[in-house]
Amino acid sequence: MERSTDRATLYGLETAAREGIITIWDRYEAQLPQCNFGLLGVCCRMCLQGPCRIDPFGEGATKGICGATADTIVARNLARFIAGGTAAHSGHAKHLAHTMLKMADGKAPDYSIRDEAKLKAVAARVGVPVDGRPINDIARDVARAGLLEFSEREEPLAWLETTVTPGRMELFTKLGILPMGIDSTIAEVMHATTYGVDADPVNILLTALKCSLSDYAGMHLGTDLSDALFGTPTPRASGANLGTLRADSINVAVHGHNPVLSDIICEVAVEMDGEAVAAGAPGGFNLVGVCCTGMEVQMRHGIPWATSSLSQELVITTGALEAMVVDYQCIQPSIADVAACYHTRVITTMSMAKMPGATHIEFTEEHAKERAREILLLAIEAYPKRDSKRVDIPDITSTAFAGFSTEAIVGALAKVDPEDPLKPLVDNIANGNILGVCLFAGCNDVKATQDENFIVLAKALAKENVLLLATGCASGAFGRHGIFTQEAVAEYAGDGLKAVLTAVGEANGLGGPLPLALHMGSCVDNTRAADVAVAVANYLGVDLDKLPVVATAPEEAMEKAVSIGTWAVTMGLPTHVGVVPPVLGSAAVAGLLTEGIKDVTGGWFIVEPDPAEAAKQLIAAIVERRKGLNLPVPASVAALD
Ligand code: NFS
Ligand code: SF4
Repeated sequence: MERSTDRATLYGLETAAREGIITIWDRYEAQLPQCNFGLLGVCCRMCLQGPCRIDPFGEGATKGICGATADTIVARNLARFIAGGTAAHSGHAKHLAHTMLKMADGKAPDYSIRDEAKLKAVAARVGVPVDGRPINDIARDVARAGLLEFSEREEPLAWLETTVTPGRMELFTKLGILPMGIDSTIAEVMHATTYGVDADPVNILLTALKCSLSDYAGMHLGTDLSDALFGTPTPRASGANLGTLRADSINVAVHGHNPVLSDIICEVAVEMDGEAVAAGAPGGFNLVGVCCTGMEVQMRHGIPWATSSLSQELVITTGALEAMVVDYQCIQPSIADVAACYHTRVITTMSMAKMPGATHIEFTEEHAKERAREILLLAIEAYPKRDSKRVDIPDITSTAFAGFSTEAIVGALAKVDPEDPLKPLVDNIANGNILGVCLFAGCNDVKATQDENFIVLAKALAKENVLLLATGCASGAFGRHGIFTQEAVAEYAGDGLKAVLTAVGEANGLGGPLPLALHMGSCVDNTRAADVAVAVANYLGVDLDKLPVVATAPEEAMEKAVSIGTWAVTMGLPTHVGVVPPVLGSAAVAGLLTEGIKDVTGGWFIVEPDPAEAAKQLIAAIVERRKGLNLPVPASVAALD
């Protein structure tokens, strides 16, 4: 199997091989063959009498020591995966709520509300009084309302209830999966899946769906608070890929997820640029983003994005990186080993995420700029130790348009129809110029050729006039393969999609179309896409499970991607995954997720590693939805069946 379709990654891998550096791909190969019990999800380690494993062929053990079946074990393992993803996303959101609270109380002087309109809109939505109040008072109450989402309450989560369709709320109530607290739902999954509690796979899956709704609410909260604190993104051009590192600059990568750190680093790097020049780097500081925090600063500041989670080690093997500053999530512990072979400093910043071999500078909101300054001084200090003979930056960069928040998309549509912004979108879906909408999300996974599934799928769907939205590592793949450009529209879009993107782009003074796909932000920002779908559903007066909207995580890897995929299905969307999740050890669970659930939420999982085949299935799902709404199906698409 090829390791990547990205030229810069392949270049970096050659450098790594020459330098004798072990990467994630080498470690993956060293793990092969991986344990089939684990791959099938039939290994249980939930008590000390185990580990137990079930023989999927029915020849060895058919039950664990306690009597748990493969169905129970697979369902329990999946539920805990989803709880892990939910804890990560909502922990990120909780962190933002604390930041906002400290800011409102005057304890975090380096933060402010940069988007008052967004804060007020969120406040009004969740029932915090707005009129005539000082902005910090509103912020304090919104932050407190956010924190209240975590513990157990008597009413449903505000960040769920006020952001989905009325039909979904009715359905969640009917199914008994309405979460009453984010942390309490995570705890509920842990309780239900511990020794001797829930053995009914269907019931376990329902608890897991409930948890995924907490994940959704937590993510929505995270995006709302980030926008209020750091600004709601607006469209802007930036660069993508490893070629955005500069030999003449002090290169600092911000890596991880939360803009609480990276946004301040951006600000302080500008203030300290003269010091970087004085240290001998004519280009001053050059900040680049890695993973989702890279997306946060790309969306808001146009900071170039260097690479995604999978290829993070290769930022260091350019030999030109002075510091990799990390917060949490998707950070490989191996980066400290790779950095040890260079002059690069790895700097951890969060008390919950330390790493042997790294320097820890605790980042506190009370002293944000001061800490950012200390961090950047370490980068300046590292710069003279750079070995110029080992600098090997691939000269590979693409242009990437980013910044398409929900507000930005609605704003762009309003240039076409100021009275009724959603009308141009809905009309074009109705007339078939846009066949449907697909959200691309999730990771790169070492088990898939990097970016291949993303790009094959995107081209196949664009050709059939599917509007493409992207977040997280999907945005990474699209960015480095030139999908976020106007040129890609000419090359890959079907005629209907091309016409719509061009009309909207020209109405917005772009002198051409919008980019082929709309970069909506980091992984936590996936609810921005849900907001667009909910707005369209409410506009049409139908529920989400009727819309020709689908989602895909074609190279998913992390627990977070599984929890997102699960809420997408719970919201009623057909959702593709390209890496087979560990559920095949239970035909019952696999069947529920790919078929049975359709009758419950209207959504379902499509598990298909071949991207060309996955494209067909996603288009078929869109066509089925169009027929359900009595919308025309173009003959060319009908012929694909
Ligand atoms: Ni989301 Fe995937 Fe990580 Fe971001 Fe990338 S690996 S689960 S996309 S960086 S969180
Ligand atoms: Fe084995 Fe049951 Fe313990 Fe799991 S919970 S390890 S199946 S005895």
